[in-house]
Amino acid sequence: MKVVATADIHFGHSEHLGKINPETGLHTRLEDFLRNFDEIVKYVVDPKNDVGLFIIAGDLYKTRHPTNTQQEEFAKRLHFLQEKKVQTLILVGNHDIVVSEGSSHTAGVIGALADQKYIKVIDKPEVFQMPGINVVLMPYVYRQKLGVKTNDEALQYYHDTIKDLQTKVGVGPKLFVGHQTIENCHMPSGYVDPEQVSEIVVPQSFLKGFDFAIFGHIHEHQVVCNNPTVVYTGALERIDFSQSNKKVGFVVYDTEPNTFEFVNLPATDLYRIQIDLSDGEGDLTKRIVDNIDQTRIPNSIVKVECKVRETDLCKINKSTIQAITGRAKFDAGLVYDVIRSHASRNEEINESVSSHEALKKYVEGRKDLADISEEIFKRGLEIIRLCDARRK
Ligand SMILES: [Mn+2]
Repeated sequence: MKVVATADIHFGHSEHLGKINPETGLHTRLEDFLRNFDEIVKYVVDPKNDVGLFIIAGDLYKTRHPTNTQQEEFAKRLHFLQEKKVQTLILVGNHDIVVSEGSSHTAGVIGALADQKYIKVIDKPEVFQMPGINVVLMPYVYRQKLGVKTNDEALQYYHDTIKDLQTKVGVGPKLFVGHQTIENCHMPSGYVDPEQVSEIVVPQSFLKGFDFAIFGHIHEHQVVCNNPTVVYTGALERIDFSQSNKKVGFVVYDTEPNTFEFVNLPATDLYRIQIDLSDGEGDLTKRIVDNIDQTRIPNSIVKVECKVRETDLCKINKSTIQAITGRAKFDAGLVYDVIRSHASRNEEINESVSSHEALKKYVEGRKDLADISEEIFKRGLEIIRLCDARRK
């Protein structure tokens, strides 16, 4: 049996990198995410792919209070899956839970309206069984929800719950689905140490006895370990510039012969140009322009970042750059990392030295004026003489 899995679909994410499309009324970033979701749906309903089960392993929206538009677009697609009689499981992730609202979550409305025969929202640990597969599902678990004092106690609960559910599993392939940080997974840059946010970290050993495990939560697709194979599906779309080179896609797990395939999705080109202009040499505007691959512009979300001296800022012709980046799907701007020059004081020039000595040290210190140092010294002496004459 083939199982298609995605996670971290996060409708509404990274809206600062787009705008409302006047033709559709939808935000361009929501359109990017929906385009990828539609690709998965297309794959799932295609009879030649022979998919028996579709799983969304948590984190449906960017926020816990999704907009009507985001909910409506998602609901339309779920309705289509239901009409096509696709067995679908939606697991509740951390971004779906509103801690202050008890047991409610962003998938609640879907769960209440959908035909349970086809679309099931999983907000409690449970076993799902259908011919050809057993699935143990664990929604996002956190200490506060369980009302326990330490993460160790929460982990004990996680462990005991899995063990208990495993006893209820029948014969046939055993799949685990969760939404959590797993021990020794790769944390992409920008992730906070789970200890700092007091998150539980699931030991790999908890997953012994399963044939395969699929997780949501970490946005980068990866195989965390083998025996059993544990994978993160990764997010539905690229979310920020740090993911510029990362592939996005979905997982197709085949129970027979217990292998998986990662199917790529058409990720948006998040194109960041970074240039160091701190040497101040040459035509700075031209150097920026030469660094832009203009063939990538029309289909990308673009951002130009330059490191530049404060005194060189006026040499960059912004409108020339913006005429190019303005042709992108979205122009995320020209950003400067400004190097401010500090007139560093010569420590040897102080009240204890004579004006004559101070001038000498100053001229010696100005390496940039070495070719006219004698002339400066001569004229400086004249000024000092004039001042001395006045004082007398
Ligand atoms: Mn997420």
